[in-house]
Amino acid sequence: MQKGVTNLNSFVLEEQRKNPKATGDLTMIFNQIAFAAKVISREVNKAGIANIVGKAHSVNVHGEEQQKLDVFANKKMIQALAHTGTICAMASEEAEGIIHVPDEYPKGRYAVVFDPLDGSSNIDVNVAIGTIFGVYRAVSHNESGSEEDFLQRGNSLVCAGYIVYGSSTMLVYTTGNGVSGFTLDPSVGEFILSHPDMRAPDHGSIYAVNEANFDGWEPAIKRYVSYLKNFKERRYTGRYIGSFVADFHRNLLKGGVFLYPAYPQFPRGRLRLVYEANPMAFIIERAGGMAIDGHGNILDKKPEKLHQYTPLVIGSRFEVELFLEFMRAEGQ
Ligand code: P6P
Repeated sequence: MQKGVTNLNSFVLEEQRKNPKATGDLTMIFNQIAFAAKVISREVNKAGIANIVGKAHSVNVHGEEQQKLDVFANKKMIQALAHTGTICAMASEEAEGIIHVPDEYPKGRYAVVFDPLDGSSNIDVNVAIGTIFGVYRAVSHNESGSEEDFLQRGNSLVCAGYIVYGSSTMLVYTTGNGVSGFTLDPSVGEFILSHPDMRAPDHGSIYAVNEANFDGWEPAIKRYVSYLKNFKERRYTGRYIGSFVADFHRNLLKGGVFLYPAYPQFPRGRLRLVYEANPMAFIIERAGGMAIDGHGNILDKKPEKLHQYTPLVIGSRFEVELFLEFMRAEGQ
């Protein structure tokens, strides 16, 4: 597999050949997600012109104002997957319940979760946004899927990835054996291997957190962030984009930590466990990093509700383990 030459389809096919039991269903799912990503990328990149920017004058299940691109991205992900005969159902940040496959299409044994467009409040100001996805093997005996299929622990994922729509469009994914990054070449409409075997640096010099929430944090978290600001061995700098996928992607490449602790306005944290935190935690672990909910490995956490929030500390091993030390010192 050659950097700068290999396209995504070839790479995924090679991955499939390594698994003699593979049926090609996961490859189909993945290729369809990549197709939806190309369509979403095209719209994101011309949103201002196509008057697709701005509010859709609708709210999602959480009462959050939907952006036109949110609605568009959600529709494209569903359309790309529904007919494939590989999934039992889907779960999206933009839909209250699970999304069933229309009766006219065959069902399959995978369950796909996604946040179709994370960070969408940044669309109008041209800041990087992203799509997050995760794939589980269905566990329920219901051919049309049930919530049980989507409330599995993150360490049961078989595939997880994201697309970041930034200065270029990149797709990063793992099926559990290493993390690979592809950059979209719009001139040919192909994702080309650009970041083979991505590894999270053991430590970084960046912390990403919304410090406006500082007064609402637990004392140990305040001390942790203050400690990073005054770290003796290297200078840490604060970088916060306010778009989880973009903050995560920068830290994966450069090292560092993203944290969104609980605070009074979001007592259970701000990120969603099922379709934001878990897929990214699955990726960072396979890249040698860590992800916790502030106390334990987030991939071990049993989701109770589809849209539940979770506190999140994710990134390089050093900074996440240091966070745990501060929490333990506090007797947490
Ligand atoms: P805050 C975007 O809406 C999002 O879900 C994540 O992408 C981002 O990290 C977070 O919320 C930003 O939240 O409270 O800092 O604006």
